[in-house]
Amino acid sequence: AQQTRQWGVTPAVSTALPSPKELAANDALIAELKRENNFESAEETERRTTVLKSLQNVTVEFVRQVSKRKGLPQSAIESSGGKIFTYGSYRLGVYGPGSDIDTLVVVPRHVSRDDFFEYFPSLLESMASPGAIEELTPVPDAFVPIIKMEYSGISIDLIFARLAVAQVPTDLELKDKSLLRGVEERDLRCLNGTRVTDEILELVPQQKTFRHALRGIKLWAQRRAIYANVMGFPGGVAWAMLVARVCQLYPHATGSVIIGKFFRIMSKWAWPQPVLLKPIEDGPLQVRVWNPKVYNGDRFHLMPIITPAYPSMCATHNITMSTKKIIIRELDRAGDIADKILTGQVPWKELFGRHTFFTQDYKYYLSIVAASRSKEAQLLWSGLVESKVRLLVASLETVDSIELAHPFNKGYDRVHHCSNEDEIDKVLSGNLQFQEKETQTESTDLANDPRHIAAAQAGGSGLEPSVGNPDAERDDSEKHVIYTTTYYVGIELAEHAKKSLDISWQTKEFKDICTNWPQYNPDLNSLSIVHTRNYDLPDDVFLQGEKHPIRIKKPKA
Ligand code: 3AT
Ligand code: MN
Ligand code: MN
Repeated sequence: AQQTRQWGVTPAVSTALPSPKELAANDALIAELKRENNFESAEETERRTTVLKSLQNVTVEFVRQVSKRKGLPQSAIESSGGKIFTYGSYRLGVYGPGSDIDTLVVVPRHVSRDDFFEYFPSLLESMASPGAIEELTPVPDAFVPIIKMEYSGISIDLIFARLAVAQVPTDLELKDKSLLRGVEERDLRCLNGTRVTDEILELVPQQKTFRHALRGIKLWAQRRAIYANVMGFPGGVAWAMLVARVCQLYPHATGSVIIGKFFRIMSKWAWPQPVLLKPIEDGPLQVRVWNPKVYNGDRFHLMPIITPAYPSMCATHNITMSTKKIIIRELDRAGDIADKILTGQVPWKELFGRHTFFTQDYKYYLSIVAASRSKEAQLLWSGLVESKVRLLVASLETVDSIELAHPFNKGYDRVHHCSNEDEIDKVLSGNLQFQEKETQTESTDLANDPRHIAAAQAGGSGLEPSVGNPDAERDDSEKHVIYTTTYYVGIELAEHAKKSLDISWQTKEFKDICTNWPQYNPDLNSLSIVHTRNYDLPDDVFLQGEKHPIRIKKPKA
């Protein structure tokens, strides 16, 4: 029966077993991933297991205490249960040394979200070894409410969901969609991550193969800067589903073969035909399920990749014409390299080479500088601006003289010390001469910070921006500390483009969208869009040893 099982919505392309050559290529792939520090040590993984065991114990104790407080009979107190689940890269088995553990606490109906935020943190701190919990930050008002922390040095994203059941036993699974009945919308959102990752794992023929291939694809996508949901590229879940689909088409293949097929299959895919891992299911809730026949908005998805768990959604609704073009270009490029790897002409290392976004891809860039006068305000403001960059990109795409608008997948955080308003103005227009010395510019992936999800999707408050700046009084000669985050968009002009590019309408529209944010405070936040030539890009966007573009002076005629 195993031989004839169909994985996914079509028959397999090939059920061939891997050849000795393909197995050798797979060993070489894993060796290269190890050299790239993609796997963590057994010791570190053991630490994760210990932390998760502890979180499970705390969860049961937490449910017990709340049950008691609510006056439940002793038998009910003991049987209420409570269980943790994981999602994200840890659940998929593709985590590395820096990965967090995305953890979901599931409780029965008599335990509320308020109980979770009120009692869980202190209980956790009292049950963990002294000092093991650090940087605990509850963000209860986020779109996905969350407690972030470091537990024994491991980052934890802890979210919460309450089910409409009396007991959550340790053998409970979240697969059954009838469990979603009577569950609040916020809880549904929190359950979704685990339900999706669990289904993906169930829908691939061999999990080990899937993991090796996904590690390779994720590393490639990160190195090529095409990994970031907010910016209009696929995020972790979308890349996982694409790899899973290729695994279904080659059920017996090894990781190297999956990667070898991946690029061509996805570049030649009949987009906007969706990538599905199984037929889209109906369910018991009054919620929207992806369906371009019913919902007009779903018809505009350029590269739909649909989550398998009910209620199915499109994981790639942020992709624009430009980012689609960039993704396809990268798939084609990688396909050529993969062909050479699998015929023994070049090593795997070649596939994981870094992008050339700043070093050679464009002559013209837009620098979108979001700035605030306090760190807390900047965290929210930069997240809001980041979530709107793809709208600017989409609007630039419609400009006749622009061939392509390419958003870089991460923003650059910088800190500046200014002594007067004049210097501040310079900073706001992209000048780096007042940047804090001896600190490194941090390139951040704010996409994954729930505080930004809060700001972006709900327009509500994740963290309250503090008024005024505590750092400001530190030193008289440096009265103002300014925090900036800069997002870069590479611009390729059309051949017929005129010398000067007029995008004043598009940039004004973008600024209006951002400053219409309910929490926007002109005394605290600012936004400017600066035209930057390639030879004027700041040093900190380049890695050591990378060549900076230089100004080529035209000889006088
Ligand atoms: P790491 O190994 O942790 O870097 P990951 O895939 O686990 O990779 P995250 O921990 O950032 O990445 O995210 C885990 C999941 O959390 C993925 C997605 O289901 C959810 N998630 C993260 N960011 C967002 C977002 N901006 N919007 C919606 N869901 C998100
Ligand atoms: Mn994670
Ligand atoms: Mn996370």
